[in-house]
Amino acid sequence: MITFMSEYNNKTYFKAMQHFTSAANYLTVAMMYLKDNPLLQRPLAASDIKAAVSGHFGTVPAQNLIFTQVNRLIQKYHQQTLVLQGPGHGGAALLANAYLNNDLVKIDPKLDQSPAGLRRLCQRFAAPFGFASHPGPAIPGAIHPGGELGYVLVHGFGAVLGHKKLLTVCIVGDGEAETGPLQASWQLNHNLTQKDGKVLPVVTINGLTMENTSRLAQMTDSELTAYFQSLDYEPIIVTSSVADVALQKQLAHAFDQAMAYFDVDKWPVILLKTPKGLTGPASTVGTVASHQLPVAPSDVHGLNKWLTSYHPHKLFNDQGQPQGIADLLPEDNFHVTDNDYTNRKGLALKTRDALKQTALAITTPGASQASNTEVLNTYFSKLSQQNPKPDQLRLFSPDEINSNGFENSAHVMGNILSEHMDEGLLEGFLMTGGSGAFISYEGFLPIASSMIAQHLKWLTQAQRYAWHKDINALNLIGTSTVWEQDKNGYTHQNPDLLNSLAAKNPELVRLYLPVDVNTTLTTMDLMVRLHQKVNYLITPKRPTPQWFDLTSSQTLLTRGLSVVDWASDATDSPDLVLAASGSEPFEEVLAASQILREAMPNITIRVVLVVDLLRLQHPRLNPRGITDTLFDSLFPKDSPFIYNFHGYPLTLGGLLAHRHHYPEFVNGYREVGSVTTPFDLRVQNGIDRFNVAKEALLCLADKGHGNPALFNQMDQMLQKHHQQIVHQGVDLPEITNWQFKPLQSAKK
Ligand SMILES: Cc1ncc(C[n+]2csc(CCOP(=O)(O)OP(=O)(O)O)c2C)c(N)n1
Repeated sequence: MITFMSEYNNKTYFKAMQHFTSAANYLTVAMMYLKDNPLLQRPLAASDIKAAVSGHFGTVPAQNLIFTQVNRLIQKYHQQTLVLQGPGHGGAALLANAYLNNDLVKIDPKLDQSPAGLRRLCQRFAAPFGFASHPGPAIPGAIHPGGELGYVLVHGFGAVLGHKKLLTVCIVGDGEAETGPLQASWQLNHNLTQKDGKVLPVVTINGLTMENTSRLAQMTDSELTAYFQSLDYEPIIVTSSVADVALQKQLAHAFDQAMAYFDVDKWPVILLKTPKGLTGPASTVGTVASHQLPVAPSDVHGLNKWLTSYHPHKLFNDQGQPQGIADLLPEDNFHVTDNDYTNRKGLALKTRDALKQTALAITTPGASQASNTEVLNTYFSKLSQQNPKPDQLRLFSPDEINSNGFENSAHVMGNILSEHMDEGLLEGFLMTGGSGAFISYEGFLPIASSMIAQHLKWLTQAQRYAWHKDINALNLIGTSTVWEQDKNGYTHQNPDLLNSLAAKNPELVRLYLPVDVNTTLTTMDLMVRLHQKVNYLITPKRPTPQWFDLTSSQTLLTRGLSVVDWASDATDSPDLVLAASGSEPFEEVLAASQILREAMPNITIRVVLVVDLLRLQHPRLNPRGITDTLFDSLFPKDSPFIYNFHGYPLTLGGLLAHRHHYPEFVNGYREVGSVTTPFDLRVQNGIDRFNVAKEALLCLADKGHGNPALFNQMDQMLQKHHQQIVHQGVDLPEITNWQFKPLQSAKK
């Protein structure tokens, strides 16, 4: 048993730590190269080496040092700890430590500490359907995916929000430290409160990135100190060019110092300066040759020399059990690969009555106006009253909370002007059980698009493992939408996230385009209850007409898309179908239908509203997609149809693959923009009522219902509109004051 504080004089103890690190390093090399004979129980042969060798060694030795030290920290401070690995591809280090903790058997009984278990581990590393070479959901204890560099620290900060007892140790690569998101993450130390846990960044300054010298490695110790102090961190520098007992002792001291800084409310950062690929073949240490495979797989002799340099027979007995490390392993439930915070299930939010209490009473569709986001804010306030604990519900927004119609309160983090940070904090928060949303201008959400794509990859992989528990959905709210950016102008108009998410795994993505308060609330009430999803809700913040009562909103959301009774003629084969997704496109479709109806009372029109966009997909591509039968009954083959869409027409067109019937016209944002009036933005992109009516007339003319006079009238209205905005700078009063007249008699 180890008695801490006296341990600085205990050489045997630090020798054991060094032994532990060696065992982890040995396992890493074995995993990368070997398919058999992992304990070198007979002379290494070419046939023991994998046909396809892969992995990244360079980053691993420093990471294994850190894992060894974290075990000590956990034991000494009885500290629940997660390790997040940023640099390069350190998956082997986490796997090696999971093996040493004997936690792999908990996910696969065959991955036990035996020659067969170790052989299996080696065979499954960096192999098809096996463990990736970077951390991911397949490895117990991982909450941060390696791969795309830059997000480790923000995930580490997000994970401790509301978890006072948790420490995240975030391993930051000196190359990774050059990325924008990582640079932005340093500032997060100013955003945590007494209710949150601790974050300890450990920067591995091994000098090299993949091909170059890192910027941090070019700085002197005093420059490094000044740099990190300017960020409000207390830097603790540990330097060594050899992996020895003295380095273990130095590092142990550094971790103790870090914990002491936390005690006085300061933020420590450990800067670990060791050569890349330390303990690899001498000629490769500290060179880019160590980044992936320091020894060629064909070099059996060289590999044997390297493997035996770790003295595997002292590290493992013949049964594959690690030797001499038992005292260094934290107690059960405190392992970095199995503790209170690993593999957490998303906490269920209490949502009782919040929807009912917030919904608006609607009697006549379109008769009243309200801001969807302002009422959504009230809904979130009710949720936060029912879920007041700091680990339950959080909203993140980049300095736009008020601008987007929300209000600051305890559950809102709205002062970090970085979309990367907001998305990353939410992701980290979800990984330790939380729930919430990231609210942003629609046009700037695509900044975080790649992070969202990585999160989807995590979810896709996680669902392959039955042992993985479900986390709460990553909820995105896009507002100040493309159609509201008439005053900020062209730079703020970008519906690209809708486009990129429409291309992702449809089983994990939901794209929602509610059109008023009640459809927005109903959608949000569903989103906060979903797991293992990325939900994207787009809704305007400006007051807009209110269409649906609560009951019809719920029916609409359940179906995902529906004929709008109060705007449609009761017939199975209308002369024209006008479909819409999105608040403004829907309003324009309704206005167009009214123009057509008033001028041509004998024409039958159907209006279809799609709020759950991916339901349009064919079931061959998306199990939630509506059947061909339903699609064909909503959009009959003999009825021409026009689709007015919130985003790019290309996005909508792609969703209709394999359908029998394609719209005659698809309107949407066509990248035509400027500072203008709200209605003119619609006109410029062709989603306005006059252009839609013209398209409808072209369709109807093909069916023998031509009306050239109305067509000309639409052109005149477009001209009148143009003159008005040029001379007055505001929209025509008949546009601003327009109100829909619902059909009284329609029954479907
Ligand atoms: C965003 C991103 N850009 C580029 C890469 C390609 N890449 C993989 S590892 C690496 C070097 C990483 O250097 P560092 O963070 O110092 O890690 P280490 O030296 O420990 O491998 C690069 C550029 C990547 N994975 N992610």
